[in-house]
Amino acid sequence: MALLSGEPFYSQSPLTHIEVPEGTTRILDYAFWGSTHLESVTIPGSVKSIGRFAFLDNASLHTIRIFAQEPPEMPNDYNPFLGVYTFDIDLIVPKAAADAYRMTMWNQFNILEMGGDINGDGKVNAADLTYLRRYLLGDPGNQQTLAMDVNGDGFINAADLTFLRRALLRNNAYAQALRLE
Ligand SMILES: [Ca+2]
Ligand SMILES: [Ca+2]
Repeated sequence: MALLSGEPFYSQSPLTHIEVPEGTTRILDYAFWGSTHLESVTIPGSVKSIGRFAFLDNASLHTIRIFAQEPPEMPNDYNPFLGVYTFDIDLIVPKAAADAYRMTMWNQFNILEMGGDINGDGKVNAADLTYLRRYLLGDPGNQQTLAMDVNGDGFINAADLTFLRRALLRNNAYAQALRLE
């Protein structure tokens, strides 16, 4: 990973997953150009804009997890996702921000919401963690709910438990995603 103008630059990276560091404010022009192996990318809440042709020809990309409450701006011309089948890509966004994403150019993606309120009481807290843990341990009293897919990847498993635990520990990115701060 090279640095350009203080922001990370991943062009032609051989990695399949990239986690853009918290604090990054802009995905640079051509940032991921030629990263043909890239399958998933995580974008932190600090990102405000996506550069020109940033994801040009990222044909393997299938999941973008984004923690920004405000949908990052995209240029109208110089489509950042040129050559990418965006309707096939899961865009996992904070639950509270999902409608905002649907009203922008991000609506060209398959938008999924991060979950969290597993027992449906309107709050995300330790009770939800307990409920999810029991469900994963096979407790028949704890029924499956959609919100158990805390990280919004389509599966309910230990990764969701980890995600929720980190959010409750006020790990910024995770807590923001579930609107706990
Ligand atoms: Ca709850
Ligand atoms: Ca999940």
